[in-house]
Amino acid sequence: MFQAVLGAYGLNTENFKIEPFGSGLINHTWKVYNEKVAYILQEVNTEVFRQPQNIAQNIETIKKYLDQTAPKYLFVAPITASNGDDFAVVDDHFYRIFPFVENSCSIDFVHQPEQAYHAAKQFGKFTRMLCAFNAQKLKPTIEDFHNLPLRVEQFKKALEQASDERISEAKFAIEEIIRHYDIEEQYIHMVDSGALNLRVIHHDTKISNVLLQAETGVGLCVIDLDTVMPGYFISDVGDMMRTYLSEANEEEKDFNKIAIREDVFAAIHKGYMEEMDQVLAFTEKQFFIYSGKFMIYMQAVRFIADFLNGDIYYKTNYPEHNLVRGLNQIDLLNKYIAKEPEFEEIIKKINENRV
Ligand code: GN1
Ligand code: MG
Repeated sequence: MFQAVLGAYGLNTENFKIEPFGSGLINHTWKVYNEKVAYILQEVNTEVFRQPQNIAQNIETIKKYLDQTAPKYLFVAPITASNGDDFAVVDDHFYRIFPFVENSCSIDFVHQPEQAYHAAKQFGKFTRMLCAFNAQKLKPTIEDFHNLPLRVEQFKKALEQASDERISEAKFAIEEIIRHYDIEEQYIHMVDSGALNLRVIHHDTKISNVLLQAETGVGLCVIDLDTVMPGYFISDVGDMMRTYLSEANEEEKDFNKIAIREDVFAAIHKGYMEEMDQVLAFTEKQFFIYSGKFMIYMQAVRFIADFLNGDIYYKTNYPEHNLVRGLNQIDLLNKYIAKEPEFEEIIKKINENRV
């Protein structure tokens, strides 16, 4: 397979080392390198991304726009294959190759608030750079990806079809998801009220999707653009809350280690707002804190639905993996909700200092 894919780019496997790379749950990723040059090779999971051409098209449309409006902005687009496509299809599998950004690094955990600040700034900058671009020109790469009512609907369906064994194993998680249905109600009101604008949103803002300068740790650019599509800013801010606030991530089995760091919350706000303060409408800013609840809850719903469905979506390493991930997110959600008064206070102080 490697030779067929690299061959489409005029490259030869004999000249490269190839190693698995990263920790994504959906696509397969490798680093392809030698002393002179390095690439990232990725196979797109077409069970999840049913029309991978949409990804390639979106990235190309954005690239053209940014080349004209912000030529200095570092936008990591796939390399063009010998036949002119930005991807290669081998045995019905869909691959693309990215340049490996020199002197960059990525991290898997947020250890310090500065890291959250730099990441939030990069995700904010990405949406800001594209705020005058018509988001509707982009195709959804996954229909209804962050449509919470639909995710809840899928959970309900999974519950109807699940085995008694899985339902009883997941009893507490199911009760918790039902107890928090108000988060979905709030979403429906928010969307119906027209408070949020459709923007170009990344939709997967985990820390490993930002490249940092290797020596300084300063943010360089965002990567993993498969889920870049029209959406609401709460998806990006919310996923940062979900994945940066606690040092222990969704894989942690010891929930005592899940803890919300207020200084990281402040750093996300600072980094994102440095870029987006002038862009976001007043009505959108009202949902800054809600965004965390929205994303953490949706992720819990998705993990538990997948557990009830018999683990058909997320890669798992042990039988209860999705259940544990879901319970982890429920724990995080409850801790997040308990911190809301502190978050309000932090934002109030920032706004007071500004006037
Ligand atoms: C998936 O594959 P990865 O790690 O980039 C998922 C995200 C989830 C995340 C949870 C297309 O992302 O929505 O938040 O797992 N991506 C897709 O770890 O479903
Ligand atoms: Mg991703």
